[in-house]
Amino acid sequence: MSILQQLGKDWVFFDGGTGSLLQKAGLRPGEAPESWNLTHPEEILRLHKDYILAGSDVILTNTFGLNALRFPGQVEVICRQAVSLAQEARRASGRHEAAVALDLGPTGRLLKPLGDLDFEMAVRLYSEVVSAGAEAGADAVMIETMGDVLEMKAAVLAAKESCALPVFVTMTFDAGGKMLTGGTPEAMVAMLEGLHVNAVGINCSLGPEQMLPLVQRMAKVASLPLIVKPNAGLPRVDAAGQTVYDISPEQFARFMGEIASCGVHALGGCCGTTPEYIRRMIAACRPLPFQPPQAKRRSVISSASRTAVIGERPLLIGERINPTGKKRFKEALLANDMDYILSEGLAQEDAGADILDVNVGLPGIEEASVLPQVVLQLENIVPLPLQLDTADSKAMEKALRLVAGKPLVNSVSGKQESMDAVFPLVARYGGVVVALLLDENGIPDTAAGRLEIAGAILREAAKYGIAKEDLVFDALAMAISAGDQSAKVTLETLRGIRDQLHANSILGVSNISFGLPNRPLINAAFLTMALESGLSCAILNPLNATVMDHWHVWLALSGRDESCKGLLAAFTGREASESASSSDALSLRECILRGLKSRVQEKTKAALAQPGADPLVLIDTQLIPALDEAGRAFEQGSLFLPQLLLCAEAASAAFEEVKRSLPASGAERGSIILATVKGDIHDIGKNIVKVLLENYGYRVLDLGKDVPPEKILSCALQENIRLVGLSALMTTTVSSMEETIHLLREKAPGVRVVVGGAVLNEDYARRIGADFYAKDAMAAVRIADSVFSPDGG
Ligand code: B1M
Repeated sequence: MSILQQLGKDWVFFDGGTGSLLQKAGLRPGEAPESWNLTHPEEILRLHKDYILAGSDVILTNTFGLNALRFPGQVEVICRQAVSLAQEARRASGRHEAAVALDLGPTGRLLKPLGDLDFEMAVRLYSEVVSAGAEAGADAVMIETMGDVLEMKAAVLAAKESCALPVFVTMTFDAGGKMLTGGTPEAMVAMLEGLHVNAVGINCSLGPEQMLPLVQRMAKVASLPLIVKPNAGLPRVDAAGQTVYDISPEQFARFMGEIASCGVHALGGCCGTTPEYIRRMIAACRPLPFQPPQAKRRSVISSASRTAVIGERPLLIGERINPTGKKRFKEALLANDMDYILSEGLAQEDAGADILDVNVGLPGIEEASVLPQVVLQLENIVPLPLQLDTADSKAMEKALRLVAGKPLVNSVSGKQESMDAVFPLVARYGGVVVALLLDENGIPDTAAGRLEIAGAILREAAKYGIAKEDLVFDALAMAISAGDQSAKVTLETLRGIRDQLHANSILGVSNISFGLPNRPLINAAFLTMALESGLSCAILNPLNATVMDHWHVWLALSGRDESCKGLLAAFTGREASESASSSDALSLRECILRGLKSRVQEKTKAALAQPGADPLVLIDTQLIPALDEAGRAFEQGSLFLPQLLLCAEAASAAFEEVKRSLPASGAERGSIILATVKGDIHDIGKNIVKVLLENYGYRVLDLGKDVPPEKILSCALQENIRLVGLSALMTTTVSSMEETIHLLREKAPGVRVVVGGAVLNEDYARRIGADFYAKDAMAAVRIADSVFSPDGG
């Protein structure tokens, strides 16, 4: 049995860290480790050999950061050399059974809509490396240190589409169990198992001790083998300014023993670990009893940050992102009014939806381009798993590729043509598919007929490796106005799905009342009957009070609502949720917090148009508090980078409106440079300072954000500048500010420097050598006034 076949059957050990070892061997700061495959092959060879001799069964090629963005035109040659060095090390060490895994890390760029890298472009970047690595003879692909769910998915698709090698994926979480863009261990396992990778796990960022609870969470839900590769503890900077890690090889081995005993199948190390750590880890863990992975057989769907397990309790699917019968939604779709669509998502979340249906089918709309766009935007703002609802298989495939989770796929039917189109997509990308109980002969009018179709669908799905857990049967609710037995047949079918097939069911509840008066009441009564007949997922309007009342009451009466908490929260929170049901009812602050950019623009305009409105008061009382709140939530881990970015964009849109509302000043009173310092991309505060300075008659040379000291100096010299304004928002970038001030002092001694940013204060500003500290934009104006006053400040 090869090492890779052994994975999940017996212990497999990976290698450890690379970066710190190469630094010791002379890798300079800023130098790319991957270039050493060509320039220092003997060092790379030695590193691999040391790990194999320490007992590693799998060694990773030195290709972590290799891609065409960083190494244009060189990917193939570096990759070939990297694989060949690992193979040579294996030969030389005599451990012929050891495997060489092609290592893939993050691209270094954020994917759209957070960043500028297109999803399919990311797939192409990874594919190039995978093709070269597979051709060179790698035995597996290892995707690791993934912090962004979408980027990870791009890498997995690339690996699966460019080679037939086993694919392993390990992700990086913070101590609270969140990836950089909000992914959680449970949600990631759901998505990756849907994508049929061969093993999942965690690496980097944390030491084994901090990783343990996250490993336990993953082990609880994963059916695949688990790989765990922690750092050598947590990093700190030593007296010599070097990053060091805080646990010894002995401590590492002890903690890894604990990790090994909680359902893990492969172990290795990440940053700070060395062959010695790996040697001791293997000695401690190999003798431990091995528990093979257990199939969990869960019917689960996910977004990046949440999972919804079908069958554990009834789930509510919000139906409002669907143009059918909704004039306002149709208009929004045709006008590409994304904020309206997003606010429908938020309102349904507030009202208690577990899943959001997303349907954008409308004449005049090209679903294949609009559905993926809506999915991308929606999942940035609403944390719920999605139901992709389209009959267009091209649109379905595009959305399935980039949805950041394992979605509900709506739908397949018993028609052969439908199964031929949909099952291959579900098999490739993962998902729980909604199976409509109809076929070429239409909808049977008996429950037995519908259940027969369910059986046929199950058999066909099995041919694609799609298990019963990944199907949810739609018993089909037909209008009782057109057939007086139709509700009865649907309810019988639901019971059959539960009692005979032991499977999960779904229903578009509202169809039942079509053509009748008082639809909400009919829907609500039918919902109660359907739930009683075993309905697992109800597609309905969560903003309808009558329907929701019945939903909550049924949950409470059926013993699914501990101490009636849900019922009480729903009934007493009704007012709040009704007022939140429309983005028009949200305050400016709330719209910023939810990242609703065009609503923010409208509300800012309206606020500024009020008699006596003061733009500066608006900044201080609405915009800055909203950003502060976002910052706090970010720090506490309840808001993630994608949402923080959306808040920032929404706030910037408000500041643009404020800027437009301020009267321009005529005379020019002096030129000032403004810049956010190197390493810092926060520019909202700096932009406010700019608006105000311009408003007070100064010419501002805005050098932007992440500006190197040299650029600021050369502009100051060229433009003969008297005042430079620097902004920094992070503790880590105050040193860049200090560096810039020193350079200006040295090379442009006549220049005065004012600094600002939430991380500074008067005392700190003085310590880093600034002339002035401005606590806000108005203070910056007063300082400029003093510097440019006839007596020169
Ligand atoms: Co981030 N961020 N962020 N962020 N972000 C902070 C600063 C943070 C405090 C949040 C937190 O964790 N609580 C934290 C820093 C922690 C620290 O250093 N101790 C943080 C972090 C960690 C990060 C990242 C590292 C997150 C990550 O990737 N893991 C990353 C950093 C990237 C980088 O810079 N290399 C990051 C990214 C981002 C976004 C891109 C998402 C976005 C910035 C978008 C943009 O600016 N275009 C963002 C945002 C929005 C924030 C918070 C929430 C808000 C900042 C802001 O705009 N405030 C912030 C938390 C917070 O401050 N509450 C946070 C409103 C603005 C008007 O205030 O800039 O202070 P401020 O400006 C004021 C005054 O300070 C003064 O006047 C302005 C008006 O009154 N002022 C000057 C500012 N500059 C001046 C210059 C002057 C005079 C006055 O003279 C020249």
